[in-house]
Amino acid sequence: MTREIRKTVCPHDCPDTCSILATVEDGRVTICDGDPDHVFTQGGLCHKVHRYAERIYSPLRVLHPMRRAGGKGEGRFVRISWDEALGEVADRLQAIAAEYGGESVLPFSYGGTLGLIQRKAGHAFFHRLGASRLKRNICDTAAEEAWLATYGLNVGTDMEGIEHSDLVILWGINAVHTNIHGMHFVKRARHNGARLVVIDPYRNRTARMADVHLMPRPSTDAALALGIACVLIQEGRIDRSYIEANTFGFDAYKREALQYPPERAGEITGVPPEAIRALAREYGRARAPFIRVGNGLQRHTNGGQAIRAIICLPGLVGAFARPGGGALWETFGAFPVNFAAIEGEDLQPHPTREVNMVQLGDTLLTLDRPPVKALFVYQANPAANVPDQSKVVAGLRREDLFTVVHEQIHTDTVDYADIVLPATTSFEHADLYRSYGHYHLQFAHPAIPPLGEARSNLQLFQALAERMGFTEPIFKRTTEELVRDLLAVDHPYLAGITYDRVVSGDPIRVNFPRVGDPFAAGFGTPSGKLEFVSQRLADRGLPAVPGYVPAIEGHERKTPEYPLQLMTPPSKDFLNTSFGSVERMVRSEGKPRLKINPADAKPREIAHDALVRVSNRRGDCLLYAEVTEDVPPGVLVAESIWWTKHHPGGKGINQLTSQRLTDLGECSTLHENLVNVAVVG
Ligand SMILES: Nc1nc2c(c(=O)[nH]1)N[C@H]1C(S)=C(S)[C@@H](COP(=O)(O)OP(=O)(O)OC[C@H]3O[C@@H](n4cnc5c(=O)[nH]c(N)nc54)[C@H](O)[C@@H]3O)O[C@H]1N2
Ligand SMILES: Nc1nc2c(c(=O)[nH]1)N[C@H]1C(S)=C(S)[C@@H](COP(=O)(O)OP(=O)(O)OC[C@H]3O[C@@H](n4cnc5c(=O)[nH]c(N)nc54)[C@H](O)[C@@H]3O)O[C@H]1N2
Ligand code: SF4
Ligand SMILES: [Mo]
Repeated sequence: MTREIRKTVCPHDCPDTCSILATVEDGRVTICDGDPDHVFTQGGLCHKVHRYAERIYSPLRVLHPMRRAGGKGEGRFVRISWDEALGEVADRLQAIAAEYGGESVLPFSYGGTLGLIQRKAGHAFFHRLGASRLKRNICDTAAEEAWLATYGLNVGTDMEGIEHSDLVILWGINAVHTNIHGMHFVKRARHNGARLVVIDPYRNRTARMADVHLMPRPSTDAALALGIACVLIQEGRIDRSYIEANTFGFDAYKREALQYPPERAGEITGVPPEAIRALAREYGRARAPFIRVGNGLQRHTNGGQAIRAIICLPGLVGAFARPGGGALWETFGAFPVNFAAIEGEDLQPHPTREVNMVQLGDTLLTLDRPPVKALFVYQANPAANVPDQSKVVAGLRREDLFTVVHEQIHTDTVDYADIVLPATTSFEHADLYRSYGHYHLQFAHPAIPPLGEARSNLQLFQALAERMGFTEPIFKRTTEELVRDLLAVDHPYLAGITYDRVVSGDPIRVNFPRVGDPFAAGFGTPSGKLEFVSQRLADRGLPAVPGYVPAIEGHERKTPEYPLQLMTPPSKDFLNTSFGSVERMVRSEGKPRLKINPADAKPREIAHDALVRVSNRRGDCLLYAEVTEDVPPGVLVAESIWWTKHHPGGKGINQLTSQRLTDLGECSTLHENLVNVAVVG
């Protein structure tokens, strides 16, 4: 028996980007451990990935190409060869593009792997075809626009340095589920005496650990942040010299904030005014307050400005200038790799139209001139993950839509494919990974050969390009050449990070301060300062100063028909839908659950574990009730994302979510849903 340890990287859409030591016995992965030499991974993995072999060798793995044999959605297929599959896909795409124009083809991909090469592998192909371009906006683009408008660079305080902070605020992030390794640093800070504040509408696992848990109503965080700012300003707990030297537009922001004294902020948010005042004082007194902003709170129609309001707070007290203090949302701005070199945008015949992935439902059902006639899905599971699911499914059922799905696993989306193509897992291909929660990048060599006939995204699109007669050199680049292209940039963060270094497979830190001001060289905004007032936003007709406006499906808009606010944040044992194929994870989660307060359950005669139907104008979904005080009255939580076929009734949680977009960044609004609920039967 051979037994080797191979170093690889977790490919999943998780800020931790762990370095993995995989045990490979006789060519098979057996167990995965965390790399003790990676300062963020610290020798541990989450329990999803610790036994990743269950996912790699899942009975639901797609191992060879297949053609649809039953009706759309039935999931019945017959095996075909790669040669037949590539021939058929190339012929159909060519015929559809010839008849309706290239834009009738829509690529649909998201975060199955965050590896830079595989993630971008289809871009050049679809550009060359003149396909519609996908706006990959489902996750975090509201926060991105807010962060860029305020700070100008997608970087923030390094969590590795927050042991120096004396006040840690986790705002709209269930880090115990979604940033497990980040919590090590939170614990270290607490060990050094820091207090932990969690701001979240429900008592999630992270909130249970907090010294203070504030529970704003969903979609009201801007009012809370402005209430805190109001107290800081009124009580003079601000750093005037920092404001003078490093910020822009204080007076206008002050005018806005003063409209939200704690009484008013309390009325909007449901947080007691004394609690707002107390947090403001604690924040103003702290030596180095740190705010970790999550992705949850942006997913509201007013979410972009809510993030803006929150991330102005460090500007008031000069938190970035104090070691361990400041704020963090994502870190990807610290990896300014040369995507342009590998995306082949110049291959487009003309600038093609863009389609927002959040609006896939309407796109498939109503977009015209040309209609979408071919959908090419890879590393994404839209049948389960995309809002307004009844429309998405109706679109996927269209007999005249040619759907290709390149997948590792037989997902809900695979059921709707005309052609299914087998994809490698990250253990079977090479890639370069950058984190969005820390400041390391890492290259992974394949740990095992591909299973069955699986091919990587890069192999697939290169083979298809050849079939279609695309002869440009970009379609022949090797992984090594592509990585070299990515790293060929002249930027201080990446100075000295060469192909020869990354190919070692060891984690490499970019040149970014671990402790100390991430914006020491200035903010990336037009003024070079932290912008309370953003002229850039104003130029686009958007509010220049962050304010509060009620959300479209916020608590102010409740009706007797739809009196409850539903949020659908991630569960502990799934990663989006990527672990729905793993028995152990499904068992550990139990059932698709709806958390409901006794005050809402009682009048509806909902008992614990009852099967309930949650519904609104968009659709309905069956779940099992969990009657609990962890959610306040008026708020429901369904931790997600279960496969639709694992819900009783076969409809998923995204039946209830909408295609509406955020105020900034055209992101999804997955946590803003007015609904009602009733016992089934
Ligand atoms: N275990 C696990 N880990 C994951 C994922 C997973 O599915 N499972 N998904 C990964 C992905 S793709 C992402 S983007 C991240 C997301 O992870 P997070 O950044 O944690 O963001 P969300 O999960 O959307 O929501 C986090 C919290 O925001 C809260 N929230 C929602 N609306 C509001 C609001 O209006 N105000 C406030 N204050 N809080 C609000 C929710 O109640 C929830 O507790 O996690 C990644 N990690
Ligand atoms: N209601 C609700 N909906 C949500 C969310 C929520 O919180 N609530 N979260 C949203 C968020 S934040 C996100 S990021 C999206 C995530 O949406 P997706 O990016 O669709 O996430 P996954 O469910 O992980 O699906 C990824 C798929 O890619 C496949 N895959 C992995 N690697 C590869 C590869 O190398 N090649 C190919 N071809 N396939 C691969 C996996 O097997 C998996 O089925 O979902 C969103 N949807
Ligand atoms: S899912 Fe996140 S925590 Fe788990 S191994 Fe991957 S990067 Fe680490
Ligand atoms: Mo995400």
